[in-house]
Amino acid sequence: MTRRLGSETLVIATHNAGKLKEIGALLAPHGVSCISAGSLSLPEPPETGQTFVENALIKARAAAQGSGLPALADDSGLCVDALAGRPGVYTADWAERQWFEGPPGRDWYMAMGKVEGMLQELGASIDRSCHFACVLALAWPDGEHAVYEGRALGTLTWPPRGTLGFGYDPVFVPLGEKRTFAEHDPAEKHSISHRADAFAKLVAEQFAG
Ligand code: ITT
Repeated sequence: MTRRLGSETLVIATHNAGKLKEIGALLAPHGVSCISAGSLSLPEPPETGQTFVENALIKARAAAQGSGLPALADDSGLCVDALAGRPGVYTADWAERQWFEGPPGRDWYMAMGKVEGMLQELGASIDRSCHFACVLALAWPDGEHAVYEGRALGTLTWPPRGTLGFGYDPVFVPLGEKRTFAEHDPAEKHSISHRADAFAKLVAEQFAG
């Protein structure tokens, strides 16, 4: 049987403000007391895994061991069918500026443009299907862990639209929708996103009954 969270504070092992906000909103109804890895000054471990599961576990385990508390990490990304699933686990890396592109940091407009440029090189009629993937990993300080995977299917649009959300939200149009994720208010995105899908599985196992 999977271990369940007790009454201890849960460390949210992300340094991404957009994710932190979404995870906080998704956990709020369950009365869990949370603290962020950033506010505990926990270092960011190198994400050396080849899969979302490996990277989510690296982050959750590092935070659980560094804090002595259970920790929840999210590894997520955009997988484009016509690009053989790229950028995938490298989604955040594609936004990192190179020395000649400006000050160090992430530039999401540039990252969305890279994906779009690669698609356009494949021709105007290329399949624009993609999905967002999210793996949530829970880890306890003694090494026990659980993982939950979620997906949101959609297509890529260009140019980017909307100002809500974060990351690649302005180019992602969820299946059956005309608006991008960045044109959905947070509560709406939380009902259909890859993170919400993974969260529903976590909630069913950790908080139900
Ligand atoms: P942490 O590792 O500290 O959690 P990160 O931003 O480095 O933060 P990832 O390595 O998981 O996180 O990178 C995933 C990237 O995928 C993330 O930076 C986002 O830009 C993008 N992404 C994930 N979920 C997204 C969402 O709901 N909407 C838009 N972009 C998303």
